[in-house]
Amino acid sequence: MLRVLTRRAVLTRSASRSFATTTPSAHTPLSALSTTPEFFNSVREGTIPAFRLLGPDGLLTEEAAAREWVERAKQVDGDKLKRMLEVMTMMPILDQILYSSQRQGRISFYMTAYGEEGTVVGSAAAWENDDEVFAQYREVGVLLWRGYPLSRVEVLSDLMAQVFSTKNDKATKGKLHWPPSPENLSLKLNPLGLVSAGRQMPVHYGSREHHFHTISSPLGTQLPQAAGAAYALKRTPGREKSCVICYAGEGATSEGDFHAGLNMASVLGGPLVYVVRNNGFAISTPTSQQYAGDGIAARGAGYGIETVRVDGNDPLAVYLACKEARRKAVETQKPVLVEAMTYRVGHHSTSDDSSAYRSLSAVESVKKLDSPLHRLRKYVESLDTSSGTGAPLWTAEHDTKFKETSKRAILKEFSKAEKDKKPKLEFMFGDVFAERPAHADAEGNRSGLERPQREQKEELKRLIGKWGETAGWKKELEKFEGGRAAVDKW
Ligand SMILES: Cc1ncc(C[n+]2csc(CCOP(=O)(O)OP(=O)(O)O)c2C)c(N)n1
Ligand SMILES: [Mg+2]
Repeated sequence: MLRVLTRRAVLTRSASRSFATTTPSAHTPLSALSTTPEFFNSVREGTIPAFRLLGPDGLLTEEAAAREWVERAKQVDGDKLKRMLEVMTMMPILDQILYSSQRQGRISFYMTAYGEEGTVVGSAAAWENDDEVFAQYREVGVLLWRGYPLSRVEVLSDLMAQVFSTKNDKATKGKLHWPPSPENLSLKLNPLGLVSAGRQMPVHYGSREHHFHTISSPLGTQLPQAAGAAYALKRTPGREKSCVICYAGEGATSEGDFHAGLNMASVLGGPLVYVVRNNGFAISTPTSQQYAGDGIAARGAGYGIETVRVDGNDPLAVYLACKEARRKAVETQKPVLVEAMTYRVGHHSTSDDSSAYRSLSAVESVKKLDSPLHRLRKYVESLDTSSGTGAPLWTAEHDTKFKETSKRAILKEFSKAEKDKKPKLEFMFGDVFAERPAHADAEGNRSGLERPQREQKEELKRLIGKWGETAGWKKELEKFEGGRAAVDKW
């Protein structure tokens, strides 16, 4: 028998549920009612604007509507802008040295951040030094920013130890087994934190000291991890003013982890800024094949997340937008999403040749017409020093000198790391499981390794026994601490 519910009955039923209703609706308590089916699509509604203050010529916009933000821009400390410019100037120098060293076979792999200096450094400058950063891989500028000034060589030497996989890659200072015992984790044994022990591909940086969580290769894993970290911060006394920062490329936002992360973050809350670098490509996939909606910003709103789109090649706008995003995230203990529109000027990595899928002339014209470095440099050149002498904050001579000093500092650390030994080959086989599986011991395994690792170790020993004296192998084995002799003792 059909039972017809009167509106009154429906209301009574819905009111008996415990959630709050904004309108007297029967089925969708949080929604207004409509008598026509209203389809909508953000693509049809028009694009979400990108916040920009500095044009490609480095001049501040004169639009009257921008007055409040132009005023805020003028309040930004000149020394901070100079420091941003220095780090941005340093990035392509570092990239050029490491990129060409990979081409010469001196390191195994590399990824540059050409063209994205404004997005990376503009945002880095907006965070506090103890904000927890979960990066994707193109954000080395955050570490350079945190290692500032240039005279502090620790960051450069850490970066080089990582790309060359040397024994100085921080984790080698810890003990082999994970999870570390409290004694292993103690600051005495391991002052810089356990990271990758020379066992990761170049560019997978991590630094406990700089609150920079180790990069991982599988795309998107950092997005839900950041949501969890933000939830943890929210519940950690003493960290009320800290924030989690999570970077991702627009390609990574097609991973399920992006959606899981954003939904978790919006529901659970916690201070978190997601920064999506929309650089036009995910390796060879252009954005036109990556998504059909209005970029990534459109999705933030879908998850109920405060969102802003910014011109990622305007370092000043990125800085101000990120600062505001961070303020909101900490104040409301909720996530905020920033989509930075930029362009990947370099190849995806040393494993990629982008001329196969995009025209080099398009890249050249972006380089010429829309350089974030040029924009900020022109702007900083137009400012006076705070000392009031009327001297410009940055000049052509300054620029040349800074570039020379940076190159020298980078090359010095590069040469040192290239000569440093890599960790003992044996280190390759430990620390594989977070918790040792029961079967490892049950097998009567006396080597301290689980079976697959033990077998791999035995196989390596066999191969080294067979080929170790050939020229190529011999030279390679000398790079590891203890060399061939250490392997013979296994
Ligand atoms: C789960 C997963 N799938 C595929 C890859 C291979 N991969 C590495 S980087 C990349 C493109 C990522 O593009 P985007 O997120 O836009 O970052 P960008 O390189 O442009 O900075 C792909 C497909 C991977 N590392 N992990
Ligand atoms: Mg991309």
